[in-house]
Amino acid sequence: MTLRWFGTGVDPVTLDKIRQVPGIDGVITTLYNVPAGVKWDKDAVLAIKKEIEDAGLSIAGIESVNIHDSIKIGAEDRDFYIGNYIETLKVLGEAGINLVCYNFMPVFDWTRTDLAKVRPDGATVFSYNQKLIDEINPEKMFDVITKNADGFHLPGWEPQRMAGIKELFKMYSAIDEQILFANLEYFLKAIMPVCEQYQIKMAIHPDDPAWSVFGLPRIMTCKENLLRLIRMVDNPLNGVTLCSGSLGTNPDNDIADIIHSLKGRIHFAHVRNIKHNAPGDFEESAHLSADGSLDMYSIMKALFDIDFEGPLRPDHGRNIWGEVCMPGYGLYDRAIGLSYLTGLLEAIKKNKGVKC
Ligand code: DNO
Repeated sequence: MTLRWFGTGVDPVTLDKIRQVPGIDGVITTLYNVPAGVKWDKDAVLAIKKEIEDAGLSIAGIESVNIHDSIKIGAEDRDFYIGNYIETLKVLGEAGINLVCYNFMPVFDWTRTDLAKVRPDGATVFSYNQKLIDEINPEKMFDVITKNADGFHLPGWEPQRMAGIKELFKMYSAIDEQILFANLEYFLKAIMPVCEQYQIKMAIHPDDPAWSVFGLPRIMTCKENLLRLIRMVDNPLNGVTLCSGSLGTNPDNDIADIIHSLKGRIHFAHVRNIKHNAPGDFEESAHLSADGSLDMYSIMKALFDIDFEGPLRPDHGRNIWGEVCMPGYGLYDRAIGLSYLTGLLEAIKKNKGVKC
């Protein structure tokens, strides 16, 4: 069981508080201010590792080492950026870190239309409504996300990534799903040797929401495409971050079935619930099954049944109790979520006669 932590000076949640969450084993972190495409500095990696270990925790994995758009587009300079990615993996491998979460979403990472939808109990949550997306342009979207973020820079919406957004859209105009898949394959084949050298597991994050946004191609959206990913580079180190909330945006995705079909290739899990209001309209509920549309018991049970052994973390929390935090990443609701998931797991294990 892990929690995501963005680093001192970025994340208002501190390691000493995280350590007090019952059941916590480690944190998932990143060098938050390093832009995509830049090689990570060895000393910076060792420093964050030491800071986390000094706090009595460990680094369970990196989320994310972001992929430069030239790699996703297959631009002429992609080999340069792949070279930097390989160097970063070496730095991580040398530091004994062997799990990397990344995504292959063009331009935007996850997308929401409201970061603080008020629910009847006063909690605020992320929500998404396709109708709103259809009415605005991508630049406006960036403004909406930034203005709503309480002065925090959200992961995936870093200003430096968004600075050249018009340019980026132009560069993607010739890219369709097949080309994006081919560029992902090229990238993965290039990095597999270094992954093998250090036994680094690559865990691609599904696209969120699990469909095309602003006409950009999106490929990590469903079982068929996830299977295509693991088969096209059939190395056990090429795997997936099973994110129930992202895949769950599409009610046609049967999460437990997807988990079973990816046995052996899920290296990391994000487990959270969402509530569907109407087609293309959803909000992020509390973690428990009764509050949303996903069956969290069946998701945890499927992970147990496939012998999933990687780090698992609760995902976006609701904003509750007046916490001032990065939207989606407060301590309070994620700690509640973690406790709930730990409880489900204990029940699942004991039911199977496993001691815990
Ligand atoms: C959102 C996160 C994503 C995720 C990246 C992985 O809160 O789930 O930003 O970290 O897509 O690269």
